[in-house]
Amino acid sequence: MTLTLRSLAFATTAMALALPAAAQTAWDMPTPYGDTVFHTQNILSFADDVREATGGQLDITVHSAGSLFGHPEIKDAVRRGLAPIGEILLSRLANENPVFEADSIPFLADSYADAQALWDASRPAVEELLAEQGLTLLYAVPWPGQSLYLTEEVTDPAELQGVAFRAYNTATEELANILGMVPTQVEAGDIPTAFATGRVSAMMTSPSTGVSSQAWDYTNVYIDVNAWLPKNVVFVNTEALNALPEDQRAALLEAAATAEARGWEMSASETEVQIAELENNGMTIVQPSEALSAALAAAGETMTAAWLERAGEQGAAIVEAYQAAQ
Ligand code: PCA
Repeated sequence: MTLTLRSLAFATTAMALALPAAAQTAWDMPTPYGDTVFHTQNILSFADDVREATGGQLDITVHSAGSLFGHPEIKDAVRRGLAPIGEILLSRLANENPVFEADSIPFLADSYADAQALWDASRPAVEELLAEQGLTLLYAVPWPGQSLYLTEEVTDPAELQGVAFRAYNTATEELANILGMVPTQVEAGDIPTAFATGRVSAMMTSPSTGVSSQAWDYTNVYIDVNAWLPKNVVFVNTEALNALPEDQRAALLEAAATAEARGWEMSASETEVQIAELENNGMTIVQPSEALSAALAAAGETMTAAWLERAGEQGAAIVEAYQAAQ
């Protein structure tokens, strides 16, 4: 008995010596998109960077593809503290405030330089709106430019009339309506099923999502319209952030800045690669006809005007700052 107690005491002392002083924090991180998507890859690297910088004390487990919370639930889950950190498509918050959907207006910002200028102009407002909900913005990364996926090439925009269109936010719904298409909201992970069951037969998304959802299985033509670069944002529950020891908080913020820069580079450098992948898998890559370009440009102007009206002074200030930076 005495011996056992003594060895137990010894074991306990040895364990205490082996354990670092600070308690470990384990965070679950819900994200909407699959593991092969560059945004998720970037988040996995972000989690690795945080683990490394904190000596394993802040351990983020990524739950991708909506496996912990569905895309529509992620923001509220983090706001309510059910998960401390998460990722969403920023423009999914358009119903809360038009500021969130500035990046989804066709042709307002359709290059990486413009997308960066628009983000610089809108970031303070986005940060403030999230802060009001107890959320701290960590970083944002754009998807590559959004282009059209169709079963057959369309040169006359009238041919789009009545086409069942896969939408992913209110801006894509609005665009479909302006072009006479019939929009249905479908999560990225549900795209193959929505096409296979005939719920939709066209979409506008990045070459990245075209590849991750194997668009060649149900569409044949990619029309390279490259109309806007919508962003994903990563944010954290502010109380959870403030509860971290100072050094862990600093490590998290530094890893976020690194992830933002890395994500923009990943996005830009995979655009051409993923278009080539669509082509290698049998899709025809075409440029839009003049008539289609004109119809899309007109839709962009209509949507810009409607957005400016909805977004009021705050929207005008964002566009002014954006244009001044161009
Ligand atoms: N992929 C996401 C959002 C934008 C994009 O390129 C999607 O299609 O749902």
